[in-house]
Amino acid sequence: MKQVLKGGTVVTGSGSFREDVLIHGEKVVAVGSPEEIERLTDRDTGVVDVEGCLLFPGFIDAHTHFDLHVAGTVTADDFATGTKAAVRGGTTTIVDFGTQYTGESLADGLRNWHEKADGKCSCDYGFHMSISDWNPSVSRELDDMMEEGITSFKLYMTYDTQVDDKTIFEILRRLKEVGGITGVHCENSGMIAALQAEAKAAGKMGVESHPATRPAAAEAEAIDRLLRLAEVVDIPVIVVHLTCKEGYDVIMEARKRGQKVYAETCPQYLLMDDSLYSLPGMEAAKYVCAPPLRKKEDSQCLWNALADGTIQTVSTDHCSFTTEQKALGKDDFTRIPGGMPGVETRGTLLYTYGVDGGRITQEKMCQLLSENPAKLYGMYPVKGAIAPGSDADIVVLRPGVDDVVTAGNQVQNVDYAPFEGTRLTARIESVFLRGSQVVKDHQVVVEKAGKFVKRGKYNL
Ligand code: DUC
Ligand code: ZN
Repeated sequence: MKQVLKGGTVVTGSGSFREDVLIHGEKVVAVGSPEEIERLTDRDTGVVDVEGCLLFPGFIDAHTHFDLHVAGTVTADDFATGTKAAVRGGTTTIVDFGTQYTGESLADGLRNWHEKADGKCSCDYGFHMSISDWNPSVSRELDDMMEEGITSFKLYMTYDTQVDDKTIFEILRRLKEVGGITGVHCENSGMIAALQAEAKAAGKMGVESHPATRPAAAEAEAIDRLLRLAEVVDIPVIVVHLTCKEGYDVIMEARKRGQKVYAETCPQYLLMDDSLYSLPGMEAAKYVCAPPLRKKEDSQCLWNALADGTIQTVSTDHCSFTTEQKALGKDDFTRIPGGMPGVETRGTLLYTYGVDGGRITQEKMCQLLSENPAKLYGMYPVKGAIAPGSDADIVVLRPGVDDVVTAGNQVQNVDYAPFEGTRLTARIESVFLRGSQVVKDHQVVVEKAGKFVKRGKYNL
């Protein structure tokens, strides 16, 4: 069946155009003036009025953790609730972190993640694989992963999934051979462990010890070490959830040396700061994530970097826990499950505080949320574009509204909203997932229509 999205403005990374979009089945077949599109339609073509709205290519969130076992519990959102929240917020593709647990092969980890996700997703989905148990047989599996469409990986420099420098080096060497890329969680685990032990010995068991024991220097040092390893191997890497100016400066230094480094940040690092850790009781625990929230100056640095293109993507690091789960750490800050929800509000927050706030253009927003992640994670131009031949993944965003974030009006499976009370000037009115209208009037009307995306090699 053919349908036309009529009367909207199509946003691309290089310009915005008052054009209509013709969809046939799952694909965009034409984008053009009303007259051009009219000529391609017939009396059976459906018409969707999107007058006054911006049409973005479906947003991609390349950093989610659904159905993940962490800190003795499991994330509040699984693939069913997480992807429903995602699509309501305009995200038509997520890339989640499949995880190899100790003793497992990558194939085991991948099978496990397919079992968690398949048949449950309301948006399209792919997986990175987190590598935590490296050995010659896992090394050989990287070829199979690439074949399976798992072309990006994740390494942790902290947590119990961490890998040491020699392992990082060996993995980078192999990724260079197979054409894969890795995102890395950069924090110096030794420094954090020592600071945590000191805080505990001093009886400082409250949430305020969380940021104090994970300083920006721990992040910057780990980024520097990673980039030196990548320099010798001569391979691009991705610094995920960059939070601070110190880390940013390290990335810029590496680029000056001629290295290719990609960087991602998240709305919480742009819009929140570490004063939230002084909130009373377990209220502060809602904002515990790693790396932690930083200073206002750090957020300013990140906004500038989005505007000038030195940070390429904004993802969420959606890793949600209820307030009851957060209370697991009421007597010991190291036991607070780290992470917060974000997948439902990323697009409207970035529009309100980025585009409407005068910090980035809507074209830049399109690059950060759609084009760049599609290219970096091997999905472009099937995803990340509204162009003939691309998947008809389209976000219909209405600007100029007066809305507010509230937990009572969210579908993610959490009893609080980190951005509770935050004003929004945009609403995700409709979402098309491969041509099917899955969100109407800001409500999810079709669930579980998501498919696994077999991704190609990075190309940004
Ligand atoms: N940081 C978090 O806060 N939670 C999950 C993983 C991560 O990197
Ligand atoms: Zn993460």
